[in-house]
Amino acid sequence: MTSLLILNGPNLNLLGQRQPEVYGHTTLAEIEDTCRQVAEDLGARVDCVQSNHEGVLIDAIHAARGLHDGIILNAGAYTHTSIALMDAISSAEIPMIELHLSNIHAREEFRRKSYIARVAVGQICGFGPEGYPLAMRAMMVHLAKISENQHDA
Ligand code: CA2
Repeated sequence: MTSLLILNGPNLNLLGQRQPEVYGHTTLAEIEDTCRQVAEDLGARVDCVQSNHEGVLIDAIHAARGLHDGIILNAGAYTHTSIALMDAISSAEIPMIELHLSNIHAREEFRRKSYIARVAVGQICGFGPEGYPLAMRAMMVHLAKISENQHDA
């Protein structure tokens, strides 16, 4: 069974509790419940992890090797700063979709730079919590394509 890791970075544990005008009213627990429901609909497994610590996120990416087929990563502000997270993704060799609740390209200039975009299959941003199910479905399509190509080769 296809297994997905939903990995959320710093401050995303505060979703729905602070600054609802920026990040909305939905909590991370609600987003994770939706992801579990969507996984069931897709016939996939899902694990959800959130951490405020860069090293913990890196450890989770390392541990995903052999366990998960795809990663949905909202790296929060580490998106714009972390070469270490980018290196972890490329060393894990697991397809990753970069996800953001907000449209990072329509915000401050510093949010337009993403280190992890270089190693992402693609990026989904600006759709709020709906982005998670979109990313999960996009990952399933991507993984199916990879497996088709492997069978054809
Ligand atoms: O739009 C996104 O998903 C971001 O990854 C969110 C990050 C931000 O640094 C990125 O540029 C874009 C920030 C997450 C902070 O989440 C909070 C939630 C509630 C209250 C305060 C912060």
